[in-house]
Amino acid sequence: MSKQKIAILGAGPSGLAQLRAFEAARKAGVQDLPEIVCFEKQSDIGGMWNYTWRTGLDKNGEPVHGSMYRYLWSNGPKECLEFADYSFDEHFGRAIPSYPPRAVLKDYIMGRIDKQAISNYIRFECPVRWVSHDDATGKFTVTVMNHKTGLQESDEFDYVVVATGHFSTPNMPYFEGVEQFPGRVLHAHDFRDALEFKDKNVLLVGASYSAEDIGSQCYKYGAKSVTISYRSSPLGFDWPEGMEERPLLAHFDGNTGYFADGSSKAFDAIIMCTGYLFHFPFLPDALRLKTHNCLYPDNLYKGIFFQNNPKMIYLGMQDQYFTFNMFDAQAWYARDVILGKIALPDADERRQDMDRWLQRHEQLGGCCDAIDFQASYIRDLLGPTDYPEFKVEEQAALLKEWQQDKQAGIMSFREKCYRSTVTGTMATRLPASWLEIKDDSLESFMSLDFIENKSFDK
Ligand code: FAD
Ligand code: NA7
Repeated sequence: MSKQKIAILGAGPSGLAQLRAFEAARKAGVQDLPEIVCFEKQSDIGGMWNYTWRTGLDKNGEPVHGSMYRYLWSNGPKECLEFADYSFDEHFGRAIPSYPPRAVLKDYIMGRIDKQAISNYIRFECPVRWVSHDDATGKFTVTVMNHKTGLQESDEFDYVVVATGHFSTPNMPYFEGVEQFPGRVLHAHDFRDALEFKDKNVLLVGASYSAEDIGSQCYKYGAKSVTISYRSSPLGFDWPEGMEERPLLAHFDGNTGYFADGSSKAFDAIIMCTGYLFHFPFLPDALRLKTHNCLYPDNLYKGIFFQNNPKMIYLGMQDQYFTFNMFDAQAWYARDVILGKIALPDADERRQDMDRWLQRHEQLGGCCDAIDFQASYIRDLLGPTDYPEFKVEEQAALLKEWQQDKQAGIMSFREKCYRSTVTGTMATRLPASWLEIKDDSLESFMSLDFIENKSFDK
């Protein structure tokens, strides 16, 4: 019998988790592993964590994937995304603070994947153009554009793992009069450097993570004022002077924005922090996940296997409290299904299981409920696999503390420290406040004199 073949689409944290899961099996002596090819649009691993100065199109004319910006720091405690099989201690050899900047987390993600595995499996600058499925043979055909050769290539696979992320294609609403606005109008996806907005009056539309963080960045780097306009409910933090929230924008007249409460204000720039679309231009209807950003997208059994065709696997498609270790839990589960260690139930049973989760999802109250929901989702995945234990419920408790810390101080929560549930190591403290530390490079961060935090016992 010929070897099974698997295509992994994307080499961000989710795609890398899938590669790592198979590598772990290989190192554990599992024989007859499938052949794996990972197709990545960018020229390096790391997905969203790979900062790019580019906006619009990349050097190959492909849509730029990156939505991250300069000075971005982790927006949640690193202790809640720690890999259970590769700790922060193992990577950095010392304790570090709980909220590292982007470059530090990227270094951690990349450190887990050995260089040999990267060259063995990943084909860079190969955006996936199309995936089709032949019901007669049961095989998928994946077509990619290989920008290194300038040629399109197609190959057949038994499984396709979609790990292309869902925070890359802007959801860009229209507001009357915006076409006459005299300043910059951009989406969070194209935001790169808060210094551009120094001394400016900035309007952010949207009231979730992007608005909260880009607003804080603009304040930190000297914007004159930051106004956040919400559709459903305000973020509700105790904002510093110069930052405020207003209800939904109604329309513009010149550079003046008018809001639902009748108030108005003049602005120099507008940043739409209005979220992202699930966009899979390489998938036909029959294989395409259709959802919005939520904790339990429908039609994914275990949040992974597409109901129409469970050999179509999706990783990381949920809204995320947990990130890297949740992707691992999914990848280990998917690996064991592919290896035949876990049997998938029939379509009816899968439907019933999804319906049970969806029912619970519908009843979620506030964010504590949502955190517990995602924790039990991960717990459910961990049971049957050999992914190392990582105390999901303790991490959920840390995520709830994180929520409270943000309420207590939206500009200072990143100065808090947590204990790793993987190694027991207490995070060190930053030597200065987050607002004071302006250089976010790996070198600068790692040369800071972190303060030991033995007495600070959470
Ligand atoms: P991605 O990281 O998006 O990776 C997807 C990969 O697929 C990319 O490499 C992309 O190039 C590739 N790809 C896309 N289309 C194709 C194609 N057609 N063909 C081939 N390859 C393709 N998470 C946290 O834990 N902490 C944070 O502080 C945090 N901050 C964030 C800030 C921002 C601004 C954003 C947008 C996200 C943030 N996240 C954060 C969430 C972040 O998305 C996840 O941490 C993680 O990157 C998701 O991993 P992924 O592999 O699923 O997707
Ligand atoms: P999210 O979390 O999906 O939030 C999108 C926000 O945009 C949310 O507050 C929406 O309001 C708002 N939105 C969407 N459409 C509109 C319109 N038409 N008008 C006004 N407001 C709108 O996306 P984020 O970019 O904040 O975060 C995504 C990831 O990036 C996250 O994981 C972070 O770590 C970084 P709603 O509340 O639905 O009324």
